[in-house]
Amino acid sequence: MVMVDVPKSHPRYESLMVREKLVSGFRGGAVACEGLIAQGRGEAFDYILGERTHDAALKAIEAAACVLLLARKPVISVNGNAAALVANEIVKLSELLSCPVEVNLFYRTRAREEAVERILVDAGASSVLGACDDAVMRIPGLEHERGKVSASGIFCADVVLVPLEDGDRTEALRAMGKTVVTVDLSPFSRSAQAADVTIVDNIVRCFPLLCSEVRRLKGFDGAQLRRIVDGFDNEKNLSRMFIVMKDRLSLVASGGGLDG
Ligand code: PTJ
Repeated sequence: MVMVDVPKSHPRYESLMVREKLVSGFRGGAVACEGLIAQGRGEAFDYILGERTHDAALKAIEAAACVLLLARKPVISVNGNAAALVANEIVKLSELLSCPVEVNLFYRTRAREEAVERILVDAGASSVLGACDDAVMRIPGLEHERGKVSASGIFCADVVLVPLEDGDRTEALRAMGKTVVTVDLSPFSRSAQAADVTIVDNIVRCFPLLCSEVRRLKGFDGAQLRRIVDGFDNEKNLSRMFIVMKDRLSLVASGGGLDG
C-alpha cells in the first residue's frame, strides 16, 4: 500500500515509489528498521551508477543465471528488503528454477519471519522455507538468530542466491562449500567481495533481468552453461564496476553532466 500520494510528474517518482514499498513493508512488519538505512546506502551507490544496469552487471546476471541453472539444489534466500521490493520476481524465479525460497533474516524475529512469509505466499509462492520453526539448522560460525537455516533449504543447498546480504554470512556460506550469488549496489561491501558472483545493480532492476536471463539460458546444455561460468571472473567484474563509478564521477566532475 502506498502511504503518500506522489505525483507521477515528480522527477524522482520511480525512486520514491521504491521507498514507499519499503516503508510499507516496514509498517507491515517485514522490513527491519535497519533495512530502511540499508536502502539509503544502496541509493547513494545507485546515484553514482546513474541508476542504470551497466554491462558488467549484465555479465554478472548472465553468470548468475548459469550458476543457478547448473545447480543441483539452488535456494533463494529472502530478507525483509527483498520481499518488500521484488516478491513477484522472487516467486517467478523460484518457479523457473523449480527451487525453494527461504526466509533468512539478519534481524530475525518470529513476527518478521511470518510477515516475510506472508508477502511471498501472497505473491504466489506455494511453499516457503525458513519461517515458523523450520530454521532448525545452523550455519557454522555464525552466532545468534542470523545463523539459523532450514534443513531442507539453505543448509543442504549447493548454490544460494542471497540478495542484500551481510558479509559474515556470505563468508560462512562459502566456508560450508556453497556457491554464493549476491546482489549489492555497493561493490565495496564484504558480501560483494566475498561472493562467487556479485551483481552490482539495484535489486528492482536486476531481478526482472535475472528472470529473463534464466528463461533465455534454460535451453542451453550443461557444457554451454559451464563455459559461460568459466569465462566469468568475479574479481575482474567488480573492478569493471569500480571503473564505471570512477568514470561516471570523472565525467560529472569535468562538467559532462549527470546523464552521461
Ligand atoms: O531483513 P533482514 O533482517 O535480513 O535485514 C536486511 C538488511 C538489508 C537490513 C541487512 O542484511 C543489512 O544490514 O544489510 P547491510 O549490511 O546494510 O547490507 C545491505 C547492502 O545492500 C548494502 O551494501 C547496500 O548498498 C545494498 N543495497 C541496499 N539496497 C539495495 C542494495 N543493493 C541492491 N539493491 C537495493 N535496492
